[in-house]
Amino acid sequence: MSHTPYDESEPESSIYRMSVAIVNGRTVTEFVEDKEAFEKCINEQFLLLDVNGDGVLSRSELRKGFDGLLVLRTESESKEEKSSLYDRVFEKFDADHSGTIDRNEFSCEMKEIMLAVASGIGDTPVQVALEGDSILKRAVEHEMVNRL
Ligand SMILES: [Ca+2]
Repeated sequence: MSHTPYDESEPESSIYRMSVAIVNGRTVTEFVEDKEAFEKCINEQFLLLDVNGDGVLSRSELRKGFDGLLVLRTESESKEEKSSLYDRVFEKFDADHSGTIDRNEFSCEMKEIMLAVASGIGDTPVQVALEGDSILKRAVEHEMVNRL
């Protein structure tokens, strides 16, 4: 993946053409609070993740899609940390411990996760990699559309 150097003197609009964006917590919370946009995005993500189309997400389906789904890729994150994160996330999603995640569980948890991500980011702008069709990317696009 190539990181395009980001020159801080550039106008804000130029940030969004790159695969690396600058976001803060508000970027994410505003997206989550826009129910229609967020639910639409969540539904699309669910369909993408549900590879075998049985209407629920298995552990491996969640894990497979997880990279593109969220994700704040921090330089410091090791493979071990990621692996344990996947497990914790699955347990958290699977609220009724059925071993699978249904659409409702997915939607509820994604909302919580994105709000947690937002509060983790806080008010300080951070640089994040936007890959594939991640929710974070949607949040950035959402912000862009609403501010133009
Ligand atoms: Ca499935």
